[in-house]
Amino acid sequence: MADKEPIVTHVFTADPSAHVFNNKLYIYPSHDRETDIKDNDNGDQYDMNDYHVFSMDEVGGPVTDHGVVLAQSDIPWVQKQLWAPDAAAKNGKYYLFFPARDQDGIFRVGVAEGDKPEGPFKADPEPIKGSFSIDPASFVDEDGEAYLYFGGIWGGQLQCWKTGKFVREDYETMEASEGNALTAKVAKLSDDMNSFTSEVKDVVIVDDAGEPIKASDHDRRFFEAAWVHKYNGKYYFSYSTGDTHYLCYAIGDNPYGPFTYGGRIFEPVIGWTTHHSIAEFKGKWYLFYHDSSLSKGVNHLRCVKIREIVYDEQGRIKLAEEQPKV
Ligand code: FUB
Repeated sequence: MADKEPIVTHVFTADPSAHVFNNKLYIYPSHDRETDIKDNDNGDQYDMNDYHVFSMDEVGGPVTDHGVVLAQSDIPWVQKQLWAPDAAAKNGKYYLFFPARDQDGIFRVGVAEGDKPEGPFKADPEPIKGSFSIDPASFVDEDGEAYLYFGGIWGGQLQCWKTGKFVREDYETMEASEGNALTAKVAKLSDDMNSFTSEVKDVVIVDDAGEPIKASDHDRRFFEAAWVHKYNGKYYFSYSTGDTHYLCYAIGDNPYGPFTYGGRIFEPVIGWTTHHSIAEFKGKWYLFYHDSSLSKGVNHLRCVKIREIVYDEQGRIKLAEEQPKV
């Protein structure tokens, strides 16, 4: 299978969240930047401080860089590390959701509002109340209800929230090796998209027998990079397995799950992280992902790429040029 070219080469981009607004494809990625910080499990080397938005009329066509749409210096609560964002549209407004460390070094999720999909966006002065950890992914259902999924372990601190309160010392455990895996989180969003209107719930992934995926099952357990899309009336929850570097998916009947493990979408890429989104554009479905090929393997200098995906008769996902992997 031939490797794909990066869609942007003049800046480093990662964690692409793709959406179609007004018949145009928009990508909301992290904006990676060079740093001397050595790689560690805390992810300190991912020291990003602003966001760009990119758009295109066709997959494979010219890509427009809309420039800086939100900068760390304009977000009062943020100390550092603007990580993987996502965007949503509701009631004629556009919303950028983003994780960052607050002044106490705790990851929270913020929201910024704009009048156009390409921004600029103005951030709320405080993070979303009740939010924590990283990698927000918004999903607006056909009935107009909106949800925010989030969470990521190790550097994303999800292991510190097992009790519902932040326990800094639990960072050191990284993740338990026994029992059920840590789960991503989901909460319903308010109509103005800037607060939670439900409690934060667990996104449980189960195996074919209906048993929650175990913490020791590193090939299938959730690590980070949640994404939800709907296909043929089913809800697809997809995610990264982190240290085993797979992109996997699970299928459910409603936005809260449980989601039954469905298989792998993507094998490990060049670079440690793997993070994606899935969207339909002009009648075809695509996987948006990143690797570190543009920087020749530097983990924190990544580039966004696109591949077409298809579904088989059972609704299983595969790359357009491959067989499904279970
Ligand atoms: O880009 C920083 C972090 O790396 C993201 O939040 C994770 O999903 C991983 O891609």
